[in-house]
Amino acid sequence: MPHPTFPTRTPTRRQLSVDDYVTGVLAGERAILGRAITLIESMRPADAAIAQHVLTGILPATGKAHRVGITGVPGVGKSTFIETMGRKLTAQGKRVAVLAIDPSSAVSGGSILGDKTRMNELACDPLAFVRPSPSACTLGGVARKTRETMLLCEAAGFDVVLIETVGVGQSETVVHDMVDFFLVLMLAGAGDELQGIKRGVLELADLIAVNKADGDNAQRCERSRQDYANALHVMAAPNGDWTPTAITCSGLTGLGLDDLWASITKHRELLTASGHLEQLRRDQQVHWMWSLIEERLLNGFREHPDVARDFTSIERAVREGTSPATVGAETLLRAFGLA
Ligand SMILES: Nc1nc2c(ncn2[C@@H]2O[C@H](COP(=O)(O)OP(=O)(O)O)[C@@H](O)[C@H]2O)c(=O)[nH]1
Ligand SMILES: [Mg+2]
Repeated sequence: MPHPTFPTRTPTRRQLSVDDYVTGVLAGERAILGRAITLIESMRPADAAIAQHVLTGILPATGKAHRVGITGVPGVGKSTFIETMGRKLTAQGKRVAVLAIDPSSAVSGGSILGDKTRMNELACDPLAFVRPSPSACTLGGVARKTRETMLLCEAAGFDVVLIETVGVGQSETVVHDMVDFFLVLMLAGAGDELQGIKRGVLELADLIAVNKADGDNAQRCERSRQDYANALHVMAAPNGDWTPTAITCSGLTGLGLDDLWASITKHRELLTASGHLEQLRRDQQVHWMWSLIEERLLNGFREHPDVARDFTSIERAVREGTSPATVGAETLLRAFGLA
């Protein structure tokens, strides 16, 4: 017994073929789904080649899930909300996959779900699948892997995919670009709610939910809700089918969550009927193609021997002000072969 304490993690795990992955994922086998996600997250070039084949194999079975993005500052209650909402959905017999992106966790290298005991019940629910996204890569890489993970979950038969992301950097834009519905959780503040938030978030939101509207906080949340509703009225991008609104809820008590899900369902019905959901997803495909190209080009650029040789010194010169950014860019692009 070489590894008595880890009997299920023997190093001689059978290698799976592309067919094994595709068949297993399509059959909804969790162990295979988990391994397929690990394959997709792998940085090894050999794995990337297999992953491409697996993705191509499962692609016809994708597109059926309801894709919902959930964002908000750390501590707003996203994980708690998802746990309660996820349990409500599985109680209705829906199969729910939860993916979590946290670019900030790249710093600590820690897992988002590991630090707190959130989603414990959901993670044990046979109808649910909870998976943190890989943290230690670029945002572009995180987005690509999250998108591909979402597709794998869809192919495995999940009806709802919830994607949790913190409102850090561009991760919310990235998630917005891969979902059908974008939910923004907010906290009630002391009248200064609107100052701290990025205007962009209001433009992305399909719904703003002022969370933690329980106990003494309920009234403050209602006042915040009115502020957000007014702000949305002024700022939100008009959309023929859907007018973003603001509500209050409590992920902890479940208050407002049934209405909130009813809104999400209504949104889907409206956009399906008008054909805009189809259009949105087609646009997202094109957008995705371009982000794949950008990522590959940028990697190719950085790995080009002449660029790799010079970019540290050129970057330093630009940072220290001894060379203008325009000249630095020009020099590196020329080294790459773009005159
Ligand atoms: N009162 C109240 N507390 C909440 C609610 N949701 C989350 N919390 C608490 O807020 C803290 C952060 O919650 P968490 O779900 O980890 O937030 P996240 O960082 O956005 O994922 C925890 O201490 C939760 O117990 C809620 O609806 N009401
Ligand atoms: Mg969380």
